[in-house]
This record gives sequence, structure tokens and C-alpha cells, in this order.
Amino acid sequence: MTRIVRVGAAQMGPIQREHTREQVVERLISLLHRGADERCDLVVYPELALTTFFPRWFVDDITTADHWYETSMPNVATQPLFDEAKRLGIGFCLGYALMEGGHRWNVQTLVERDGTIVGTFKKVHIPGHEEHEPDRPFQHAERYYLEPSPDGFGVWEAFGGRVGMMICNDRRWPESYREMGLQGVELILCGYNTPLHYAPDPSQDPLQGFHNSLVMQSGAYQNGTFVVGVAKGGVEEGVPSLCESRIIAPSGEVLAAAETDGDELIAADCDLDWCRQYTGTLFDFDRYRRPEVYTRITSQRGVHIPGAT
Ligand code: CDT
Repeated sequence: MTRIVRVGAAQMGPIQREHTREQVVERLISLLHRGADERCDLVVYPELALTTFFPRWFVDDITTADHWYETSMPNVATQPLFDEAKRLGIGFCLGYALMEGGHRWNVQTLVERDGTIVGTFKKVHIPGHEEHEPDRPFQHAERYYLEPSPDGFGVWEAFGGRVGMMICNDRRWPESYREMGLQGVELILCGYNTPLHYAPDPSQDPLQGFHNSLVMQSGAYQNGTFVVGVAKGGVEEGVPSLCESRIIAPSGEVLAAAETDGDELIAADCDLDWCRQYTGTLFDFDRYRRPEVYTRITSQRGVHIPGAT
């Protein structure tokens, strides 16, 4: 039996503040139709795909930002996407902000081709800052608006293979991929919103595209897995953000790359059996890993310089 999953990366251009959920869902459905034209089994949308990237604004009273969060999924606004995907027999992965039981999460929900929800992943690494930083040209107050996952990285049996999820900043950390690699992941889905300007060190700005590819290609190769990176980019509320969505093979090669700064669907056949070529050889974890000498990885967070007090 072949295990080829045809995956579409549904890159989005900007969502401005005044755009309604209904307008955005229309765009998501239009991208889904492009996925159907491309015979996709699975369409992957970006991080916070239902709203603008609201952590760019600080509000003193967080409850005035409640309208940016979903309180259930599906809901009235997103039901048409769920219905159309099920009708077409296409699964999807959707990023959004979720308010649940007094918590505020940055999540992705994975939905199978028959419309059943496979799982919801909460973002682990929350970047940016907790307080208002008025000197920045725009805020990145994700740490004010969104809590880090207490659960870590999971892998789900879906689409005939083992599927994992991560969200934006998670893709920069090798631990994200390896946690999933150790659960036999074959396909990692990752939405992102990456402003081109990084206020703490603007010298990194021209390297945003390079770093994006670097981390996802390395993570794919070192763990023998496909990685699908999907941007919401372009100029959103005056903030230019990276596009450059990618579908990457377990070899680390880029199979498909977005060419525009707007709504665009790229697709590739992901033969999940290709993963074995890497996880059964160079990256045969059971044979070659040395967890007994990697103890710092889970026992400390920051750098401890040997000999320093
Ligand atoms: N959304 C998100 O996680 N963006 C970060 C921006 C850099 S940190 C301010 C990223 O890692 O792309």
C-alpha cells in the first residue's frame, strides 16, 4: 500500500483588523478549492488564520481583546469551512486563538477528510514580551496574550501516517522536531506569522527568509520527516511579514515553495515511506542516539558555564 499524502500549503496574505471572520473564511474556502484542483488530501493554513496578528497591539485590559479568540471549534463562522472540506473529502489544519476555561491558547486543529477532529495542538514556545514596550514600532506581545502549552508535542495517527504539529516560533527549536521524531513523526504541520523586522536585533531582518528555511530543512532532515511551513505574510496593518511557505522532504530538500506575498496554494506529494530512508539509516535513533549523555537537555533551561559561580 502506498502512503502518499498530497499536501497543500495554503499561504495567506494579510488579514487586516477590519476583516470579519466571514470574509476570512471565504478566503479559506477559496484556498480549499485550489487544494481540490490540486487533488490535495490535506490543506494546511497558517498560524492565527482567522484574524489579524493581534499581539502587535497592547491593551491594558485584556478582556477588550476577547473578540480575537474563538471559544469553540467549529463555530458559526467556521462551520462553512468544515462543511465544504467534508463535502470535498479534504482534511485541513487550522491555526487560531482559543479561549477555553479561562485560558488563552495559540492552537492548530487538525481535521480528517471525513470531518472528524483529530486533535488540537497548543503552541509550546511563546516568543516576544509580556509588557507594553512603547519604543518598538509594533508590539510582539504574544507572552501577554497567549499561554505556553503545558502538554508539549504530540503525534497523531491520521492521513495514513503519523502527523505532528508545531506553531511558528516552535520551528526554530530543535527540541520541537526531536520530541516528535521520538514519537515516529512523518509529517509536521506548522503555521507562522513572522514580521520581517525583529526589534531586539534588526541585523537579523535580512536573514528572516534564510533562517526560516534553515530551521525547517534541518529539522526535517535530522528527524527524517516532512515539514510543511505555511505563512500568513505580506503587509498586515503596516507590518511587513515573511511569506516563503515551504513543503520540505525528509531529505531536507524543498519540494514546493511559495512565490508570492499573498493567498497562494502550493502542493506536493508526500510519500511517507520516504521517512524510513533516513530514520532507518543515519538517524536510526534507537541505534545511534546517546540519551545518557544528553541529560542537560531536560534538566536545565539556560546556559550554565562549567566552573562559573
Ligand atoms: N508568531 C511567532 O511566533 N513569530 C515569531 C517572531 C519572532 S519573535 C518576536 C517567529 O519565531 O517567527
